Amino acid sequence: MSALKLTDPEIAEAIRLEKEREELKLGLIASENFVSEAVREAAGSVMTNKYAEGYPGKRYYGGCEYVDIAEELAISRAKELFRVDAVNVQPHSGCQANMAVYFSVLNPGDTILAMDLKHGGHISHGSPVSFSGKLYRTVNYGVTRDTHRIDFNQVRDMTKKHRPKLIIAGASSYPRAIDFRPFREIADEVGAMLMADIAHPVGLVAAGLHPSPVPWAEFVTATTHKTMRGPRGGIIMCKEEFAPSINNHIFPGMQGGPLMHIIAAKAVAFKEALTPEFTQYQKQVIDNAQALAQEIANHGFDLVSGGTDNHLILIDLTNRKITGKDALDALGMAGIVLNKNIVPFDPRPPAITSGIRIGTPAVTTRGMKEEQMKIIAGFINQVLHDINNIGKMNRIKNEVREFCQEFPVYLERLVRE
Ligand code: DSN
Repeated sequence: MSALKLTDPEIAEAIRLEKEREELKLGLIASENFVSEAVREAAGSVMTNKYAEGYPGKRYYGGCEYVDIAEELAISRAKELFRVDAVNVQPHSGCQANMAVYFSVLNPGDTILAMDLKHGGHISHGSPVSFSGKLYRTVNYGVTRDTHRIDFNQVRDMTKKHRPKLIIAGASSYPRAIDFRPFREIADEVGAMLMADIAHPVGLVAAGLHPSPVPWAEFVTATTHKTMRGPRGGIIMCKEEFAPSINNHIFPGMQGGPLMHIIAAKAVAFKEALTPEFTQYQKQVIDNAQALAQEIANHGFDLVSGGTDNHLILIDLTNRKITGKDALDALGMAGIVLNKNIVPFDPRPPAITSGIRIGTPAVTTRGMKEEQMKIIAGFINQVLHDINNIGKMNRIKNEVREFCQEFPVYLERLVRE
């Protein structure tokens, strides 16, 4: 019997059930993925025991010689991967990575220009419910009504009108590639700094399949658990001149002891990302997203911006009777897991929404390809055409379960354990 089952059977059972859920349901949440066994091994390692406040070679505690190896490897691999001068691998999350950048360049009351949450932006980019909106004055840009692409005329107009100290390029539900160069040019017109938050497309950027903001932005923040397929956490990349300030704002500014087991797992994920297999995986993520978008459109659904360049798709239900919430609930009953999402110019409130967001990173990790995207689009179409038919949902749920078993995440491991 495992130590966990013996010590805490309730938690052991919750973990077993979660594993089963991941295995037998179709995970289409755009920000989730399945890490490799190597990443999980590092994340579950003895490095969780170690206090290591400070940075490699400059710690406040003794005994850091081995965790230093892990952090140095994480830093050097990330630098190689993103071709960037300096990296801080300690942020516990994407929000904390963003917070450290704000703390290093802004004073309370300063102005940020960021993408509107309602058009695909992120809560930590100045939303009134986040620390960022409470500390700083936020003004927004959005997407155009006809193309759903970033409205660079609005970015320029808002920049000239409000003279922000920091412009943020980045989103959490934007299905198109972001060109960072025009943001740089606009920022330079008023002497603003530029932060690119690539939490979502970071794996695509690492693989060279999405424009990199590194040449254009003073700061680049990212998460390591979405398309990057590493452990849950954040990183900050910047030019060398900003590194001391960023480092000081992470520790001692806002975090204490770094999560050394997670930093070790980040190092493993970066090593994996330097392989040709990772590039191939990211290419398949995009191919799958485009195939799925096309199939969903063939079933007659509207898509925000008409399709996708990256790993995510937004189905726009504005012109339909069903809401994002209805769709989420019905698909959930059929074993298909995703999130409801506001769409640009959404007439419905955030708790209801007119959209659902779909991502392909996790199903691609399971080994699914274009052929399976057709089947997934078929499931989604059947559910959304008949959301009150419980019998049908149960039938589809069984089909989804069988479909998932053809692409195991853990089954072989479960047999061994
Ligand atoms: N929760 C993340 C997402 O799903 O995009 C962003 O923080």
